[in-house]
Amino acid sequence: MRVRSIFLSDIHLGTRGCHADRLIDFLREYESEHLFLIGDIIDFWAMGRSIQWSAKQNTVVQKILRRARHGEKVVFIPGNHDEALREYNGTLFGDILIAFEWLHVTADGKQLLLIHGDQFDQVTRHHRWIAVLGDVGYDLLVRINAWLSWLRRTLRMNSYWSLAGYAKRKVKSAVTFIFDFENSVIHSVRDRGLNGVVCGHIHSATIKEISGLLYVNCGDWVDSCTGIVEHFDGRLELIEWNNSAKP
Ligand SMILES: [Mn+2]
Repeated sequence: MRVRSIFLSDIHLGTRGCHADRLIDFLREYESEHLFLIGDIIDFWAMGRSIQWSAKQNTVVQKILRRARHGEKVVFIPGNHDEALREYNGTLFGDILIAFEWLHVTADGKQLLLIHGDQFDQVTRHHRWIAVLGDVGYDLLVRINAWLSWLRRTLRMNSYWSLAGYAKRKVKSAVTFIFDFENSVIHSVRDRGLNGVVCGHIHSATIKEISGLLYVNCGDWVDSCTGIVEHFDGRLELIEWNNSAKP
């Protein structure tokens, strides 16, 4: 299917949890004019501990490079797990532009700020050690979850239940209860006179309105396998690519 734009975040290449195979499927299904990679695409933090780089993950990178070469406009907005790339703000790597943030105007004229979002996460901003600690725990949960989902498949349970997603939602809901990630993102967008935001970081995909502004989160490819597409009329759609029928 051809769409105007694709927005993806939190792919976490370099980790065991990254569902590169599903992402390849997704990229095969959707062709676009713009491809926005909104942070935590390559997980340099996790790779500092141990690199889990599969052939499928290479394919993801090759597919993205090929699309950029063939005229798809690819913008890479680094997140906190690939923050090393932030110092290359404005640099073209081949056909991929690195940008700290990006202003995207949809086909129907909505001005959207594209930013990873860790800047609005008071925990990762001020207490990096908590985030790193949480990250190690999260990796472990993803591994346990892989076993659980295998077990459930084996037992022919068809509903996809995700331990890591559950735990992350629990932890993050407590965190956002205090620091209010979404509202702080929206606050900044309002200050800049824009119509909305497309971000990532909290691994929780959604398209919703918050006090009259559009809040869009791409989700992730570690757990939920979600992305956002913009159709040619400017309509945004959340795609969930976690069909267990597509292994
Ligand atoms: Mn992040």
